[in-house]
Amino acid sequence: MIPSRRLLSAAVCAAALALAGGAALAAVNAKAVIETREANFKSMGKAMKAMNDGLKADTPDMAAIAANAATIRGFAPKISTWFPKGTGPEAGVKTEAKAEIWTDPAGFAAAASRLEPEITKLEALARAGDVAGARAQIRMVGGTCKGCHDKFKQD
Ligand code: ASC
Repeated sequence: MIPSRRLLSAAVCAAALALAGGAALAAVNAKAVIETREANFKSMGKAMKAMNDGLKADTPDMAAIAANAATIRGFAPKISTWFPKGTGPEAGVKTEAKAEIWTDPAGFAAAASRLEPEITKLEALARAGDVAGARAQIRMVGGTCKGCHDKFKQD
């Protein structure tokens, strides 16, 4: 049986709606993923600022430094999982993530992985009360932030 023109157009319509629905769903998910990772980076930035400011004091509160380092250490190993395909500049959602994250996934994973060992060292130095050591080590931590941002984050 040859389907009527009306049936055919209804089928085409349904298919188009399903596609549009899929695209809308993908956009919603990309937005949620982007908002979550931005909130995480914001938390890390806040902890970095607290440590940078805190370590300028004559007698830094090393317990507070350690606590902020622990916050960053908790996020660090997860960073490369926050960039699923479809959450880059093509998502149509404002993001500072550069396309290079997805065109150079090995380079991105390597750059992102440099934070964890450095922040772990900073936390240990802070727990040991080593002020001079912590002041030197936070520069190493900041260097890993910058190393990743330079290549993979839009200014
Ligand atoms: C910070 C922070 C960053 C890095 C970066 C290092 O304190 O929030 O993103 O250090 O500025 O250059």
